[in-house]
Amino acid sequence: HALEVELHRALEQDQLHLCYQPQYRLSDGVLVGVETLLRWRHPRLGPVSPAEFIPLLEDTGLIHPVGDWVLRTACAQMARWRQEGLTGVDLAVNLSPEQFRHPRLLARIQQILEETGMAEERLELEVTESLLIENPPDVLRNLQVLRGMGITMALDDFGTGYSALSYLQDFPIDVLKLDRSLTDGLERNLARSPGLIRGVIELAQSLGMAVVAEGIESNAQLQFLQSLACERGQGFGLERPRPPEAIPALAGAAP
Ligand code: G
Ligand code: G
Ligand code: MN
Ligand code: NA
Repeated sequence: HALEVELHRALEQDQLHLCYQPQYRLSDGVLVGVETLLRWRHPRLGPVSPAEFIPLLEDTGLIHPVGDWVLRTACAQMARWRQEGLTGVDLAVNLSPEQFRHPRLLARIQQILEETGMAEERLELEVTESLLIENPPDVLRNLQVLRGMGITMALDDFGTGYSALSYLQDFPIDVLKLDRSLTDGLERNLARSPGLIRGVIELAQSLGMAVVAEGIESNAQLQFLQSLACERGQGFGLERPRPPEAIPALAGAAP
């Protein structure tokens, strides 16, 4: 696989870097978090989408060293931001199912948090439904331990695939991330979108979970989500993923 060869070179030559997409509290527009997003800029091909190369990382087992690097780099970045006076911001990091299933997941995370001085209460780990579908006992146990450590667990891409509501009953999840296909349905005037989104937000709230709406691109979407008391949002209409040095200036600035 040609891209796999390129990926090995990318790791050797430090072609991977991280961007951070701001998350805002929708009631007042305050910056309350950032989602860490892995980026690969190939010298010849240009930017390669994580949707393309993350499956490759998973197939080759490289997801483990790269995933550790992502978490360590993002946690170290948080320490740097704190020194620059940025406080009150949570850090979200994506974990693929493959990473989550690693037998030493907990030890690796604990070690990285210790090394970087990252506060557990400020870390949010995003997992996807495909992880929960398999339902091995280890998944449940790991979720419980991570939560016990004070880490927030978020379910990413909620509303895609075949979301089974029973997951919400069976797994300790703190945050639902409303997939951007739902937010996008509002924009395209799909008849059932408002009802669907309202229902998911009410469901989450009645279960004591917070909702982060993804993919907010327009004012109409923002206002609708605000009217439903959706807690947090992210999207190109609020702010695009940005390099780390751009983040401190966004604190305090309402979208
Ligand atoms: O950056 P973009 O929105 O194109 O991301 C595409 C997909 O890649 C998303 O599903 C996102 O969750 C995933 N992704 C981005 N960064 C990371 C990462 O650091 N680790 C993992 N496992 N997935 C990531
Ligand atoms: O699956 P996950 O939610 O982790 O994916 C995040 C991805 O979504 C990132 O790659 C990011 O670039 C992309 N993204 C974030 N906000 C928007 C948006 O408003 N519109 C679109 N089309 N993509 C977005
Ligand atoms: Mn995500
Ligand atoms: Na998503």
